[in-house]
Amino acid sequence: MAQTPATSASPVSFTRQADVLVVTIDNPPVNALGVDVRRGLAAAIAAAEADGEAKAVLIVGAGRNFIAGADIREFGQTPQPPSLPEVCAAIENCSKPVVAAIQGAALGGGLEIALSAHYRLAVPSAKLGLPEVALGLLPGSGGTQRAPRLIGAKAALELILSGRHAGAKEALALGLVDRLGEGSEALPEGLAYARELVAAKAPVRRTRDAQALADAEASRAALEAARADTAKKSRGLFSPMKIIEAVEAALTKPFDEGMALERKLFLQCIDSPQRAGLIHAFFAEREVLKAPETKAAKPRTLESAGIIGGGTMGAGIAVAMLDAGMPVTMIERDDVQLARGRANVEKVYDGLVKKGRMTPEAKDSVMARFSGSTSYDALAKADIVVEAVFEDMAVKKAVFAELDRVCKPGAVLATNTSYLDIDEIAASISRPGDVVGLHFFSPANIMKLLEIVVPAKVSADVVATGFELAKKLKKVPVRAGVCDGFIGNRILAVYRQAADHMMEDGASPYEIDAAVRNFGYPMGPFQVSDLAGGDIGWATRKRKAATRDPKARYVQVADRICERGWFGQKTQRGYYLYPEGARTGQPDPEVLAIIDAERQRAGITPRSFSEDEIMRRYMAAMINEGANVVHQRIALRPLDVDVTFLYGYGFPRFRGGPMKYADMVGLPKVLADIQEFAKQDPVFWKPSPLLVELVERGADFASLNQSE
Ligand code: 3H9
Repeated sequence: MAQTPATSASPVSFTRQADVLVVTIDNPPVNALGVDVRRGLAAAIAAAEADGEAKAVLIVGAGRNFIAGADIREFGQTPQPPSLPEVCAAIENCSKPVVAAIQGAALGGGLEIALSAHYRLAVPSAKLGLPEVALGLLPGSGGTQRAPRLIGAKAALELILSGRHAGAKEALALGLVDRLGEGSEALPEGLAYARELVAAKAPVRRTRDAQALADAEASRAALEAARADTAKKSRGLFSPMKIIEAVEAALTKPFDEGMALERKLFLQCIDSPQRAGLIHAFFAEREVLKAPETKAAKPRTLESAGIIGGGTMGAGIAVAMLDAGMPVTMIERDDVQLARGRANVEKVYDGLVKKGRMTPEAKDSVMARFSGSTSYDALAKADIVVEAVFEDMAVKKAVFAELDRVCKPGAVLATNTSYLDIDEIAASISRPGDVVGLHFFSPANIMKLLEIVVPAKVSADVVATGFELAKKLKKVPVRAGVCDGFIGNRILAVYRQAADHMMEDGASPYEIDAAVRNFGYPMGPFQVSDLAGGDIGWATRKRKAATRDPKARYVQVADRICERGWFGQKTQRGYYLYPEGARTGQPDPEVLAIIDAERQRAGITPRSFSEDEIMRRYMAAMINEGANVVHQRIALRPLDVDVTFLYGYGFPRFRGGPMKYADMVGLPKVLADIQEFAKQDPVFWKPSPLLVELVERGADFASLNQSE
């Protein structure tokens, strides 16, 4: 029988091979279950029922994946029939055995399709999961009802609440699949399995009737444990508790009632702003990879690396590269510093060995790829060199002069500077086209963000190599232009000032931190300052003192605190007190007295701030500077600002990032706030021209998010 598409342009086709009707979903890139796939699947099941020769049905995905889930782009639009739960019901109700043969991703709705089939086989590449929680959702096509019935409440809750993927072997052990295929292709393995089932006259076996919840006591205990754990961990998140409610229905209600409740809760999740924020984050972190240079050029070779400087940053970058399997050569100015740099690297691996997360042998094999030298000549063969020395232009230029002298033609020469002018560094050597900024965040082996800072003369393939390095190091790259602070630190400097202004005007640092935490951040700005060390910000303020606008407001509280030698956690005192090295600080009455004295000196009568006002000011400052950064092309699009803040600054993912948040609040409202605040301080609060323009046009930041 010829390949029959379900309709003329359907991504689902079916063909009968002897007595098995093979249904193939071919909807690149990941076989998402858009409306055409749903229609095609429904038509294929109807065809299977009508085909007297077909004794079984096999569902497979074309390409690398089975099905990656519902088509996320459809959420928020008018739903088109048939719904996914209807398609799943049609599969489960089919009168002939249905087999799902899985390769690659069977995620979300993809796994729910497989759970609706009567038999499941996975080949080694399979990864199965219900990751809806990461999108602010719950499995909405029977996943909360079928998975517990199939694998028990405990395993199902763990899978759904974590959103993690299980490999083929684990899926078999859990009971998610019935069989492992030995070959790599799902089609022949699935076909052989389906034929075997036909030969054995295997019955239709519906997951809705599976009995893994039979031990009611154990199921209830698992549910209560998950409820307690979720209450503790998922602060502020909407969908995890809804997941528990839905799974509870699997324990207590007949299948159809459970399905109805799942649907109701799923639609509540769909309507929540968290769904919009999390799905924006999902697409934004993929869009940032699409910079003009990654489209225009191929990356250069990236096999070996050099690092200049073995301090916290240099060592962290070295670890990130070693973890990615690269050989790393570290350069320091003398043997003592080199030994310190090596020790900084080794310390990270010793920590892992101590925690049992790495064997001593594995550590030795990683460290065998690490070498050190006090001579730049050791970098002659390196494909990429990252400089992480002291933040001083003269020092950096001296390093680059050495790199210019020793590095091979075509080597990428990167600086990890946080704020120095990379154009000036590039212009100081004979090969400016090879110079790029790679701004890592501390600790560099852990933090995901990597700003790829693009100076004027850099070659496109060098920028593309920066993105390739990020991929190798499993980091999230964001393209940034050259300016003081690039995207992240430039915006941080502004909203940090807004926090200082509020502190001087009457809000305590503790109130501000609490408001920011309640918004969803793990920490408030004053806690972050104590963690990072107050001396770092102090040095920057001193550096900028000469160029500061004399008309601009300058809050001196931080300087008063630093003058006392209170640099935060490392000195057991900063904005908070940390008795005996405690990590959680306690409010300090002496800090409040310092703030009071500063208010008096500045002639300010303190007033109270509501949590709402604190966040409106904090976010307005962040959004306004974000708009400036986009307007000046430092960030390509608003989404690049969002990803920077999600991965480098602890911005709550469920809010999507500052620019997405601004769209959700409404740009006219944000602008009105800024105009209101400007009445008291017109120097600090200047509406960004881009924000004004978007409000005038009735547009939002999302309208600027198309890929370049
Ligand atoms: C759900 O199923 C709800 C149901 O329970 C209930 C419904 C009623 N839709 O990641 P990649 C795009 S919720 C639309 O770079 P990889 C992606 O944007 C869903 N598009 O590839 C990218 O586009 P572009 C639950 C999607 O190989 C391209 O595909 N499922 C979807 O590194 C390639 O993606 C999930 O949450 C989608 N579902 O990783 C799984 N998925 O090329 C989400 C991907 O234009 N997906 N795209 O940038 C993933 O985790 C990964 O994409 C996957 C492949 C592991 C599958």
